[in-house]
Parts: sequence; C-alpha cells; structure tokens
Amino acid sequence: MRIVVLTGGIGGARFLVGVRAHARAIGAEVTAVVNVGDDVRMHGLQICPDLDSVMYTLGGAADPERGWGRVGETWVVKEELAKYAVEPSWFGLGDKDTATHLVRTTMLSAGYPLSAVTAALCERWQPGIGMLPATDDRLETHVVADVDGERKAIHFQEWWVRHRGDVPTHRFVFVGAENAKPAAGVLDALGQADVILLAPSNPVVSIAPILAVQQIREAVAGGPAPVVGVSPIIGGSPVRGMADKCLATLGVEVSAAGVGRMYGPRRDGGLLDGWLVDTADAGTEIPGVATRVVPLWMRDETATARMVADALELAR
Ligand code: GDP
Ligand code: FO1
Ligand code: CA
Repeated sequence: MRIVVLTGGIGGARFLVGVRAHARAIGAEVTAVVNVGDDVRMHGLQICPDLDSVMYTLGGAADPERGWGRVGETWVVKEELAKYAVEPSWFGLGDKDTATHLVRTTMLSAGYPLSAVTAALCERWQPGIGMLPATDDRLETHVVADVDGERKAIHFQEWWVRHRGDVPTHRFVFVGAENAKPAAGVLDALGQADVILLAPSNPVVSIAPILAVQQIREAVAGGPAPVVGVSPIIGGSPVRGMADKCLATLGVEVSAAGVGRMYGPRRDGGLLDGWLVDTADAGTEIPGVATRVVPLWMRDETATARMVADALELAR
C-alpha cells in the first residue's frame, strides 16, 4: 500500500510519526509532500521551516517545547549577528540549524533542485518516509496586512514571527504559485497512491500553498486515490499555532465543520472523500463527505497511529 500525506510543519510532523508507525505495522510505503510557502532567505541562507520540522521530528532531533528547530540548540550565531546589528534581528537562527541551511544553500547555489537537496539532507536524518517539497520552484506565502498604519504585503515569517499575526490581516498570497510545477516525484507519488491524507496541518498556510500548485490540486482532487483529511481544529480551537487567525482572515468558521466545508467534497470539485473529526466535534456533517468521529489529540505515537488507522479505514 502507498500512502501520500500533504503536510505542513509541526502538526503535520507529529501526524507523520503516527503514519510511519502504522505504515511499518502494515507494510505500507509513505511519501510526504511538504509545504514550502514558509520558506525564506535570511542572512543569505535558504530556510525551509516545514521541511525541517518534518525532517528533524522524524529524525528524532526536533525541539518538542519550542516546536521548531533542533533540540539542544545553541545561539552563538544569533548573538554574533545581533552584535553586528544586522536585520532581521527578530528571526533566530540556531547554530545547529544553521549547518542545515548552509548545506542546503550551497547545494541550491550549485544548481541542485530543492527535492534533491532534501533527499541529501535526509541521508543524515533517515526519516523513514519519502520527503518531497511540493515544488522545486520559488513559492512563498506573503501576507497583506496593515503594519504601522500602512497596508503592505510582508513575508509570512515577518507576519508570524515579528508580528505574531497580531496585525489587521487581509489576505494570504502564494507568490509564484501560478508558475510553480510539482517537484520531481510529486505527481508520480500522487498518481500511484492508494490513499491521500491531508495532515491536521494549518489549512490556510500549510495545506493551501501546496494545493496552489495547480497540477498538484488536479492530481489530488481528480486522481484515483481516495482523499481523507484529519481536522486540525478540535472543539473550535486550533490546539496550538495560528490556524484560528488564518481562518478568521478568510471568514471561515474556526471549527472542524468550517475547515471540512472549506476543503469541500470531491464530488463538488472539492478535495475530500472522508473527514476525521474529534469526539468533541461529534455531529459534524459535511454533505458529500464521509465523516468519522475519533480522538484526534496527538498525545503520543500510539494515539496518532490509531488516528491513521481510522483514516485508512474511512478511505476504504
Ligand atoms: P506548522 O507548519 O509548524 O504551523 O504546522 P502544521 O501546519 O503542520 O500544523 C499546525 C496545526 O496543527 C495547528 O494549527 C493545529 O491546528 C494542529 N494541531 C496541533 N496539534 C494537534 C493535535 O494534537 N491534534 C490535531 N487534530 N491537530 C493538531
Ligand atoms: N519561529 C519563531 O517564533 N521565532 C523564530 O525566530 C523562528 C526561527 C526559525 C528558524 C528556522 C526555522 O525552520 C523555523 C523558525 N521558526 C521561528 C518557526 C517558523 O517561523 C514557524 O513556526 C513556521 O514557519 C510555521 O510553520
Ligand atoms: Ca508551516
């Protein structure tokens, strides 16, 4: 069996720990198609937060408290940059993490596509699944917001890390999406998939930028594999992160039903055949989508693997 998962950073990474465990138990193969909309160049280095969250988490090296970057991190580079008073001072590059960015940027400069660079980095981390960026082309999420009384488009990282999303926000723009092609391997993986899972990732800034690549959206929505999503919203709350702010910007209700309806049923041009919601959201109904109620708190690997088994059952 072949499982493809569309995923963002930490929420998706924790889900993938469960996918990997269940896949091992049933002898399935897993490919993650990872959001690159968060990617940014800082201090000359190419940083891929969601790819790194997945790689470090599955490689057993992520910092579980901070939710991004490496466990046991040190910050000498950040402190030294601050002494030069260079911007952006609001974005922290850990020393260990910086080594990853140096390898990545060197390989990209030498002409390797991001998909090949990611495979090279994974040689070290052995995530135990296939990891593909959604695209090898430039695709960045920018945010139209009012900052100091002026409406402008800022990079997603500036919106989130510098302003904590706490500025009047109007829309999200996936710069480069119109011309972006799926990364090497993505269409093959989707075409050969027995099931496609939408991780409980942020639907607006993690899953939507992947689907903004038109050929990916077509392959998911129009392909042969059943598509099952896992709600990132439990009892009206995003558990952690910024999904509430993002959904509010789009005018979408912050609920399992709101997100499920936004993805929509495949029979009406949407994405979903099935939708898993938490026990707190029992009674959620989305016309045209098979809904199932199971505990969706990713407490540990076992609980998460159970969610994955439920998602696969719903796909049948
Ligand atoms: P990011 O890219 O690092 O922001 O991570 P993702 O986009 O992959 O995932 C973030 C989302 O994961 C959050 O907005 C939450 O809604 C969701 N999330 C976090 N923990 C849980 C959990 O235990 N269960 C479920 N269902 N969703 C969760
Ligand atoms: N998040 C922060 O809140 N502050 C930071 O300084 C920061 C630096 C950073 C560096 C590398 C990286 O891969 C992620 C980093 N993040 C930081 C997390 C990131 O901003 C977001 O949480 C994700 O893009 C959302 O998925
Ligand atoms: Ca993200």
